[in-house]
Amino acid sequence: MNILVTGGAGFIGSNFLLLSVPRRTDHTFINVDALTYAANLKNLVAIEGRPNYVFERADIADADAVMALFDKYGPELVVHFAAESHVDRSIKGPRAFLRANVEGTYNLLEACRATWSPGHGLFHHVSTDEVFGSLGPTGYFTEQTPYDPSSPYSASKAASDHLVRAWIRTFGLRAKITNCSNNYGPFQFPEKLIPLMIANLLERKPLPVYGKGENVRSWLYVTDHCEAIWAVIENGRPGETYNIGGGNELRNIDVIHQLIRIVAEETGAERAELERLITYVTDRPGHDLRYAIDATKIRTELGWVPKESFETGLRKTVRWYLANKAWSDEVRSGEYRTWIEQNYGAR
Ligand code: NAD
Ligand code: TDX
Repeated sequence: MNILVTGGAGFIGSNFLLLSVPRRTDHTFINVDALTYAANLKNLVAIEGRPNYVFERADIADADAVMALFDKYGPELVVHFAAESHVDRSIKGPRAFLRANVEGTYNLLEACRATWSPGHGLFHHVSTDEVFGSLGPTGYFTEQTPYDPSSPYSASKAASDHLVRAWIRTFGLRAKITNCSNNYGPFQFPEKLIPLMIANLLERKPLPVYGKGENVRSWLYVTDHCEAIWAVIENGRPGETYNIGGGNELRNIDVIHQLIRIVAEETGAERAELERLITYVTDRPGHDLRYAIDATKIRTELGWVPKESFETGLRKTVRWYLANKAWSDEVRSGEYRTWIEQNYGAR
């Protein structure tokens, strides 16, 4: 079957394709990505040239381009990762988020509706726990928690989730939604907390902690997220939503202390010198206090459990960034953008 993966050149999409293309050779994966600042095709060199992998540069907010891809490949499964994904950017400029996350999702849903007969095809929508808003010091997000998004990013993701549900109920679309907690791991763009802190630690730059560093996030290693998505695609019930989370709830400042310890252990740097880089800065507007996922449904219905603990996943991640310093340097200097334009500018 042909599987259309949107946003496959971003962080989670790349990990999903690197995991799936070599293992699932009976399927062809079509990676549809606009190659925004967050994309990097160098993530995918290991699968480039494989007979069951194709790359197509396209903007999902362009309805004609989306329809042309459906006509060309006739996908039976769509795994939808493509989105503007960074909360801070959404505060500075919300429009791009509405375009990619809301209009882009709408165009994909319409293309599915136009090409799939009732009961056929599957649209898997990758979403976030941020749609539920902020928790106080106790409690968990379940699949029944009402939506209450805080940032333009989470509002746009909430809107896209609502569109998917509307297409399920009104048009009978076969679709599933997953809402996952914060991911970390290889190929994450160094604007997000963990890769930014690793990059700054390696360059001895200040570590900007928003507010008092007391906001809590629940962390999941990226390949555990990708395996959970496959579990839902293969065995989840159509029309349903599944929360995904690893239960690693930590205050941001504790994540940073843990990173400092691991970076010191892995590089021989002096821990106290790294600790001195911690710099408290102005808080993010509308900063959600705490996210925590109740993953009972996916665990009990589908038997999914994460493989990595936070300690093992974080150490793997630090080692990856140490071994791939050139990747980070190119991303941070913007050099990889030049490479993308030279190699894919015309596509
Ligand atoms: P990312 O920013 O690293 O990658 C997003 C990818 O989508 C990029 O390759 C980008 O070029 C592409 N893209 C953006 N707009 C596009 C458009 N209009 N047309 C085609 N491609 C476009 O994001 P990520 O962290 O990999 O997140 C992937 C998905 O998972 C998103 O939908 C996000 O909301 C969701 N999610 C992320 C996390 C997390 O912690 N990163 C957690 C839960 C859910
Ligand atoms: O420099 C920083 N300093 C800091 O204290 C950055 C970049 C972040 N933070 C804080 C803000 C958050 O409390 O760290 C926490 C994590 O921040 P981000 O990495 O920006 O992630 P978050 O806002 O929690 O959203 C992420 O998880 C859910 C992803 O970016 C989303 O795409 C996903 O949906």
